[in-house]
Amino acid sequence: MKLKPTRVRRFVMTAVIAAVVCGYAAASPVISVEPTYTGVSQGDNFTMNVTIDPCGDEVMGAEYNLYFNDSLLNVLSQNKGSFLSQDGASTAPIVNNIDGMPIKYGEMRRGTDIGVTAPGTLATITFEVTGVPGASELRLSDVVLSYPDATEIPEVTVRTGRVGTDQPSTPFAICGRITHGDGSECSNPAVNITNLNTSREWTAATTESSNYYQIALASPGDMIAGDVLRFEVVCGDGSAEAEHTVAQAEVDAGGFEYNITLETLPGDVNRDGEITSVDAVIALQMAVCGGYDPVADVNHDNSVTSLDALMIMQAAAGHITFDG
Ligand SMILES: [Ca+2]
Ligand SMILES: [Ca+2]
Repeated sequence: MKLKPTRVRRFVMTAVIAAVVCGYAAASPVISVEPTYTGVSQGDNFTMNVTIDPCGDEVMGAEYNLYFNDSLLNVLSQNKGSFLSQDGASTAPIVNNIDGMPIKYGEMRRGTDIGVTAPGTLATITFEVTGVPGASELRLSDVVLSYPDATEIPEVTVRTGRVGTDQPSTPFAICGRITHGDGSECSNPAVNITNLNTSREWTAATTESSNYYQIALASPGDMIAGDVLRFEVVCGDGSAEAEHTVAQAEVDAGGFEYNITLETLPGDVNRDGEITSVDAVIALQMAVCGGYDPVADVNHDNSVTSLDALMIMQAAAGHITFDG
């Protein structure tokens, strides 16, 4: 597949790595069902925690609804955790209702005008497995986290959990190669993969000397058919994004290969994601000293001349643009 290059520079990767821990919008709080995946059998009882990482915000109160497949699971109890009382402050319940679907929980701090900032467990839920083999999402919705002034904290990242009843967890591999549009290898790429259905993120393994990436995940723990995976690639200072929906055949096969081509911007001779006077200088060196690069041949006459260098200089100044 072809991807448009973006002009996002290396600092974006820093943000991407930070997002593995905290929310997308830099350092927004994260509410998660933990563990991500639990494999259980009919008749089992098991517990899941709803955890919050404030990621720098002060949290005064928290509420959520939780949906699950009630033909597989039954809730036995939902108990307050220590997140909002981690400093010894008392808290007041807003709601704790396990009758019906969804189950609901809410709690707020009282007798203080500061919020909590350390991660912790908001509530612990105990389920019993009543159903036949299957899978259930534990999906948080209607999440409201509030600041000490009682206003809602925006852009909270919500991470769903999953439960598999009598479902074997199988390995799931994703691998591929990252290349530039002209076919040249993009060595040591940074490849970040996000499951948009669960907001879980992973960084693929890469090596300095190769354009290959690979990652080992687990199905159904990390993904199931229908999940949408977002690939974010950074190579040098260039980057690109792509999305892929996991097919049942890929789950059955234990993974898939996914090659990504970063389309090179015409005129971006040093492939750093933008056209600058540096590119014009490199093109001029090719024109004078000999050499050919299709990316530098912006007028497509099969040679790199001083005219190409001039056009790249004009593009760098914003006077002209090149057709993709
Ligand atoms: Ca450039
Ligand atoms: Ca030319």
